[in-house]
Amino acid sequence: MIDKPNQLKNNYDQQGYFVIRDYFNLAEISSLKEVVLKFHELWKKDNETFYKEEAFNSSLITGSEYLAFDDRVKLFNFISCKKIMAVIDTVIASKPSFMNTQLFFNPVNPEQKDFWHRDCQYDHEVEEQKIAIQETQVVHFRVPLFDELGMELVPGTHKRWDNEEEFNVRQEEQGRLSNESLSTGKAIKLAAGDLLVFSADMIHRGLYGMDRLALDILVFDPEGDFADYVDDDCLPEVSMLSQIEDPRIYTNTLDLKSIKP
Ligand SMILES: O=C(O)CCC(=O)C(=O)O
Repeated sequence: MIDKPNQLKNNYDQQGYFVIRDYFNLAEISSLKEVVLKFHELWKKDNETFYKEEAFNSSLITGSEYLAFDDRVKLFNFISCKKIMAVIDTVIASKPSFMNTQLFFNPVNPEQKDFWHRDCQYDHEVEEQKIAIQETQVVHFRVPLFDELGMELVPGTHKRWDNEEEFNVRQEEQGRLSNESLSTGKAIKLAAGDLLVFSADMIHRGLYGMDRLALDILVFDPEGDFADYVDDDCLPEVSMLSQIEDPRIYTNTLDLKSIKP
């Protein structure tokens, strides 16, 4: 299904990311687009002020708020289709578990600039972030629906701490701003049909511009204690499971949540 899975795994372990170009065909992307755009239009209407003033993403795309049963099943089947499971299984060897989805778009407000961060900085103080990057991390699987400028990543930072420039920019210390350029950053342009896999805790930023609308699928290794981050509503209902061809990533999360006290 995928060429050289060991090489992809090595790239991920060493660099914190890899891209598979032209992984999805036109039919797969247009069918995904149909469901995701339905969500996006309803979400924008329902969150008008937030969308116009500050938003650059939404989440819980698989939830029950904006999509009906059949569209949710369609989306669950895309997320856990053979092509994506082959990549997920390459990166997370044992019981990969579904966490959430996010949809990234361009902010309406032109003053909003793309900013460097590690996802863990929103949950942890600096000393805890140093520990978080040594532990199991959440993996993003980004599926761009249109050609876009893509992401800028700092290779290797899923495992190593920031240098001085990276830290000051990302944390906005010493008068630096999080949208300044980093000399260690690597821009990865993406086209509809590509799949970008990257660690949530590496230093990264989305690059605003073009028609960007990218679906990020977040998956975790159950070795990390992330089950509490999962909103029940973004998981399939029990009656949907029999309609999902390979529901492992969902049942793994459901198992983790039900064994919690
Ligand atoms: O695309 C973006 O705007 C940011 C992406 C990001 O931070 C993420 O996927 O964690």
